[in-house]
Order: sequence, then C-alpha cells, then structure tokens
Amino acid sequence: MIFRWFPGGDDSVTLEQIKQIPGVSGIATCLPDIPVGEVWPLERLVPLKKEINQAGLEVEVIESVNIHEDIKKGLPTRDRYLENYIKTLANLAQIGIKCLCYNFMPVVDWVRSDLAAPLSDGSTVMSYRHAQVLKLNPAKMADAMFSQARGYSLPGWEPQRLAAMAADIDFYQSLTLEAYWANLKYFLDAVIPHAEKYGIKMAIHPDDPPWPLYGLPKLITDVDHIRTFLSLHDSVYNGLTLCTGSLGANPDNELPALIREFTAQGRVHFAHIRNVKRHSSRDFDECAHLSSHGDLDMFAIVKAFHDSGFNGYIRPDHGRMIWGEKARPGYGLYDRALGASYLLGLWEAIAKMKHN
Ligand SMILES: [Mn+2]
Repeated sequence: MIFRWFPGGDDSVTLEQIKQIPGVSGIATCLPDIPVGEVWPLERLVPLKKEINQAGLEVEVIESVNIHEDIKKGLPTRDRYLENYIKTLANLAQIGIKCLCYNFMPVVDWVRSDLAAPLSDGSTVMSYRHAQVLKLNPAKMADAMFSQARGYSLPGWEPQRLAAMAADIDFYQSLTLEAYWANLKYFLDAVIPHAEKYGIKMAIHPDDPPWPLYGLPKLITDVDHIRTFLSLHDSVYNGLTLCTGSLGANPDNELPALIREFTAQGRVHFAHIRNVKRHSSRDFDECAHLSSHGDLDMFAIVKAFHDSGFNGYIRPDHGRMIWGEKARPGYGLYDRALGASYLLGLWEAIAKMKHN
C-alpha cells in the first residue's frame, strides 16, 4: 500500500505522518515544478528519493510525468518532447522507479465543479455537477478550480498549460477521435520499448470524468476503449492505472468485471481505489471509501483485484476533508489514512477466507 505525496512543501501532509499509517510502505510522488515536456533531472530525483527513504518509505511509483500537448496533438515538434520523455524514463530508472502513472487527457486534466462541497456529516468533498461544468468555459473552469485550491498546485493543471488553453481547445475540437488514438499510439510506440529496457511499467490513468467534455476527445473511459488502448501496443509495460473513482463515476462501467479482465492479463500496474456517490449518470460526489457511503461495492472491487492475482501498487485515492483538516483538495491525511486501513482490512479478510 502506498500513499500520494507532493514534495517541496507543496503538501500539508508529512512523510513522518505517512510512515505512521499502518501498512503503508511507500510513496507515489512527482516533481510538479518541472515544466511539462522538460527532462526530470537526476540531480532533482536523487535528493527526492533520499528524502523519502530517510523517512523509512520506498519510492517506486511516479504520479505523474505529464505529456506535452504537442505529443497529444501529433505536431512535428512532438519528437523532441518524446526524446525528453525517454530521457526522463532513463533518469527515473536510475533511482529505482518501477511504475509510471500518466494520462492522455487533452488540455484539461481532471475536472470538478466544487473542490469543497459540504456533506451532511460536516465534511467536505470534491464534487462534479455536469450542468455547472458545461456553463463554464474551460478557462473559467480553471479559474474556479484554482480559487479553491488553498494555494496548493493542482496536479495536471500546470499554469503553462492554461495560457494556451483556448487555442488548444479549438485545435482538439477539430481533431477526430481516430486521429487522437493515432497520436496516443505514436507515443506508445516511441516510449514503451524504452520502458521495457528500463523496467518501468507504464500505467495510463483513465479520463476523469470518463465522458466527453467541451467537445474534446476522451479515450480511457470504458472497457471497450481500454481494450483498444491495450491493443495499440501489445506489451505488459503498456498498462493501466485502474482508478475506481474515475471509471466508477459512469454507472455503465461494471468495475469488478473490468478489473478482473485487465488484471488477469497482467496489464494493471497501479490501483487507485476509492468510492463515489452518484446523483445522476453525470453528477457525483467523492465520498468516504466505505461501500456504505457510495455506489461502489468496495468488497467486490478489492476481491476482483485479489482473485485475479493483482501484484501491483495500491493507494487509497481522494478522501473527504474531515476533523478540521486544511490540506490540498482530495489529499488530506485523515480520510485517506482511514481509506488505507479499510482497504487493507478488506484485503486481509479476503486473503484469509481463501486459506480457511
Ligand atoms: Mn485516480
């Protein structure tokens, strides 16, 4: 079990606190200040690893190295950025990284309409209301999200991406879904052979939310699209971050079956496990991890991973903000720690029931 943590003072949660969560042995982290498209230098990665190891935690997972927009757009300049991406992989391998989470969402990364929506228990959560999101254009969306970020960076919402947002949206709206798939395949064909050489499992994160928005192409949204994705480059190093909260926002996604199919193929390298409370097929709140608090059957989800021989990394995903905590949205200590304990409890019970 690992835990997401942001370095350089960009996180209210400390490594020392994470070390005290029972069963958590490592960190998924990133260098959010490196501009998208540039190489992550070894002289930044070595001290990062040292800091985490000195706290008694491992670092084998990076979340995320974001992909330059020119690669996603398929521009002639993409080869330069692909070279940089591969250099970053080489540097990550040198510090012992085994798994790299990334996404291929155009222009706008994950989207929520409210980063601190109140629940009846007095906690707050990130929530998504489709009509509200559609009322804003993406630039206003970005403003609204930043104004609620409590001064923390928002992963995937790098400032340099925002400047070009309006022009980028026009570009993608004229790109066919087929062309966008082809751009993803070009990325995979360039990068996966190097990932194999360096022993780094590539793990794409689903689109969040998993449906079209602002006329932008969305790829990693459901079982059919994931099958297509995996067939683009047939290698175990071309795999998935299976995020139950992202995929679970769409009630049509049958998560246990989806988990079983791709885990049994050895293509799931990283599991983000969280629950979600739906209010319609396009509206949802994030919620506590427990099955009883949302619409996902967390026992069936964890059992699907266990039954299919999952041996990748697991982390609790976004939590509520509880007990007066002030933290980056979705990434407080307390509710994610409760989530970790709950998931480890389910895992232990499932494992022991099989042996008795
Ligand atoms: Mn996730």
